[in-house]
Amino acid sequence: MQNRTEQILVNEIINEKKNRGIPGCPSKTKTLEAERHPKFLTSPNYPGNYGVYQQRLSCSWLIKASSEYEDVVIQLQVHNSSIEPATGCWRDSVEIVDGPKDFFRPLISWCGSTWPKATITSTASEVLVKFGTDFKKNDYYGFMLSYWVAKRPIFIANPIEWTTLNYSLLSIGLAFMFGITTWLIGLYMKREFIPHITILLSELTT
Ligand SMILES: [Ca+2]
Repeated sequence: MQNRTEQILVNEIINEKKNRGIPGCPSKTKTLEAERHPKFLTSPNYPGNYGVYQQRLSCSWLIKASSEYEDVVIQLQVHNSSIEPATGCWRDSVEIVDGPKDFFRPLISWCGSTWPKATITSTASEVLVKFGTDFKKNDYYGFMLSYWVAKRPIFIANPIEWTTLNYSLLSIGLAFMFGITTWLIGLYMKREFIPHITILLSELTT
């Protein structure tokens, strides 16, 4: 049985070994510049198995719009993917984060033999792509995706839809306003005009 110090040493060796010298798996986030034309990103050793390195992988890439582009978003398309399946993808997974750091909102994550088919769009000009595996069952070929910059979509507020309900509400509103106005005019006439008219009429008849 290992004592605590030995266990700590073993853990340190494992951590040091993690990702060391693995081509295509940057352990420190690697920045990739996105441009108008699509560029490709694959998991390490793609299309060969990512298990060839026989160790746990933790790779991350920051995809960032090239500085020449303003007011753009990043779009990604996954072309192929084969990742060890697991409930909740807790063993091996690919995750795309909607910003430059881990704590930003995840856009999507997946594992298994399926992958997102729709184009993925960020809200700003940076996304973080993370690929992580455990030690076991890494005889899968990983993923291939492409990324590029796209003009930020302009959001236009939805114009009012003139549905039957809207027309009904408008009619009720107008009828209510008409009723109130008539009532107020009536009150005004009773208090102000009617006595004057009565006096005028009595003067005329005498
Ligand atoms: Ca695995």
